[in-house]
Amino acid sequence: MTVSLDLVDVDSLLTGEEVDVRAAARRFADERLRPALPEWFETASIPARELAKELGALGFLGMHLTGYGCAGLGPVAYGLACLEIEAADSGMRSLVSVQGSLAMYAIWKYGSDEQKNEWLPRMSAGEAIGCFGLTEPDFGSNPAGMRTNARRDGADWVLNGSKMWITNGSVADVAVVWARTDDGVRGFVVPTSTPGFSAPEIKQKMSLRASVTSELVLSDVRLPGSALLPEARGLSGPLGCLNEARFGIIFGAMGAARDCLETTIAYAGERIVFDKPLTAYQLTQAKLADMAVELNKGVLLAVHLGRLKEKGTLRPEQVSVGKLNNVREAIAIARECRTILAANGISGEYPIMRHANNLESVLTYEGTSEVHQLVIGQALTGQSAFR
Ligand code: TGC
Ligand code: FAD
Repeated sequence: MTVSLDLVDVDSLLTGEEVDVRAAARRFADERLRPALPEWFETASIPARELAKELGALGFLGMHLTGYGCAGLGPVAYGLACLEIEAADSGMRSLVSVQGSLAMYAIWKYGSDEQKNEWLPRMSAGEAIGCFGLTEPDFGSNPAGMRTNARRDGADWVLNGSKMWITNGSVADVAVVWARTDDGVRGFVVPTSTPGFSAPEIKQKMSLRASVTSELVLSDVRLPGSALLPEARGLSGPLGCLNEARFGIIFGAMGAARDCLETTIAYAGERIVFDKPLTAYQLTQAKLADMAVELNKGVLLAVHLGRLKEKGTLRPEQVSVGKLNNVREAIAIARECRTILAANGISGEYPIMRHANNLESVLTYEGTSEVHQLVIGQALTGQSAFR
């Protein structure tokens, strides 16, 4: 029996185009990603270049941007693609969202014509990979404290500092790097072949293993004046990009949760305990029902926020509501599913522990749960409790 987890008919809220994009993403996830993921996760290595080209060919890189070879699709279509890709693995969705929503978006939104023409067509095709360097070893939640700096030397800029936990860093052709200048925080487009730039990969991750995560080291990196992103001034530049990537995660996290729940319902139907399938016990059904309710609420919230984004009215604190709720619920679902699979739940033969481990990163990156609680708290009270 195939079970539909769409209990409230979310599908009726989608356009034909959105359903088609979702189907294409699901096909790619099922045929290309899902079979390979256990090994990629175990060995902590992915064919990032091949994947980028395949994702580019399907139009999934920068798919919500217009021009420069980008697909120009709406936010809900983009979100549904993130959902299907994250149903395979959060690391795969990270590849897509860092490329499209962080690195490409920064150049698309704040870049010069020259920067856009140089990078965006290759990035949308997956021929060039981008990364986004905001976090530093001592400044994650509080990027305002960043120490990486850029100083003028004649017509050039010279960058020094380091960034930490940067997705795609070691495989990137171009890094969007945020640095302190005499004029506040500014963004720079840094070809990774520039002398003084290096990106050692971070090893021994227990989460998001099917994703490249790196340190960026900038040691007297000399760039021409044209490397500055002209339209981004202050922290609102990088934070504007984060809204985009956080939006994709609101959908994506529900993909990981759905995959856990689908796996669990199938498993519980087959697993006999005390002479009956697990699904025949009220305790199991209560768990499944509660998880399905949260999954449906999360997807509804994601689609609703997508419609606000379509209208251009989506506010940052609304993005925080979605990111906080959906990642928190997704990790709760993954952990509850693990209890139903019991010992098999910890095995790499099933995707559940992999999703649960990945979601620990998703809970932290793009603003921790606490940061999003404080954003919502500020919207509710008018008081900032960050400092
Ligand atoms: P604050 O003083 O409130 O604001 C500074 C300026 O920024 C503006 N602003 C925003 N603009 C656009 N979107 C937002 N969401 C914005 N939030 C604030 C604000 O209006 C102001 O503009 P202006 O023109 O007046 O200067 O800033 P704050 O220093 O108090 O910080 C606020 C806080 C804590 C919410 C912010 O720093 C924050 O979000 N921290 C979390 C950092 C974070 O999420 N880092 C993520 C790094 S990238 C990543 O994790 C990629 S993971 C890989 C993947 O996505 O798959
Ligand atoms: P900290 O800021 O040190 O926070 C520690 C704890 O303190 C957290 O629980 C936090 O919620 C809490 N806290 C912080 N401030 C407050 C406060 N005011 N009040 C109460 N509690 C508070 N960054 C990038 O720039 N680009 C990337 O591509 C990228 N990719 C990543 C990939 C992975 C796999 C991971 C794990 C991280 C990635 N990051 C990336 C970094 C990520 O954005 C940061 O880890 C995140 O912003 C949190 O920063 P931190 O780890 O330094 O935690």
